[in-house]
Amino acid sequence: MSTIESPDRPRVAVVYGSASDAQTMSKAGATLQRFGVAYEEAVLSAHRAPRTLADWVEGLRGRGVEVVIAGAGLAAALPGTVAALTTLPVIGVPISGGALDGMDSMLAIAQMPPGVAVATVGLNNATNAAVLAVQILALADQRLAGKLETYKQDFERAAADGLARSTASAGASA
Ligand code: C2R
Repeated sequence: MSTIESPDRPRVAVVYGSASDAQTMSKAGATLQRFGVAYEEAVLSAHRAPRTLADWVEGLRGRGVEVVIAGAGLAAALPGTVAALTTLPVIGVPISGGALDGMDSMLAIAQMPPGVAVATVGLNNATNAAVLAVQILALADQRLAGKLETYKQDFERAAADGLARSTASAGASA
């Protein structure tokens, strides 16, 4: 297991099955940082090191973690296994690659049996996993809820700016 500790008490844990997933999963960390949410990060595998994974999951609540983001490619057992071992909410990130280019991972993470829930985001979309994690935390955190409002308003503003620009350039070329 390799872990990267955040200086503050982590509210989110970001875990992925291999160091080869690190680049894709870095978008989760970048988004959590943007919201000022402390997180811990670990490379762990349900297939390759199941006992180490179980020990890590057991310690999550004690370390202050409230939401887990779990990313894996191929026959992705990791998010489902974490969900089986904890009652914390788990958000799964399917990762592309291999012979089926992520289709295997998407189905493995989304098609959980009833009673063991994993909220699955789109292929490689670690950004949305982090946004969803922040939304869960914001249910009981007004400061974060305010930051989410601003985040959404920024999209609205960018869309309006883009529309104004394209209208202006259409006017200039008419
Ligand atoms: P390597 O590059 O280490 O061979 O890993 C990883 O998430 C990675 O995308 C290839 C892929 O295997 C995935 N992996 C899993 C699990 N452990 C590793 N899906 C698991 O436990 O689910």
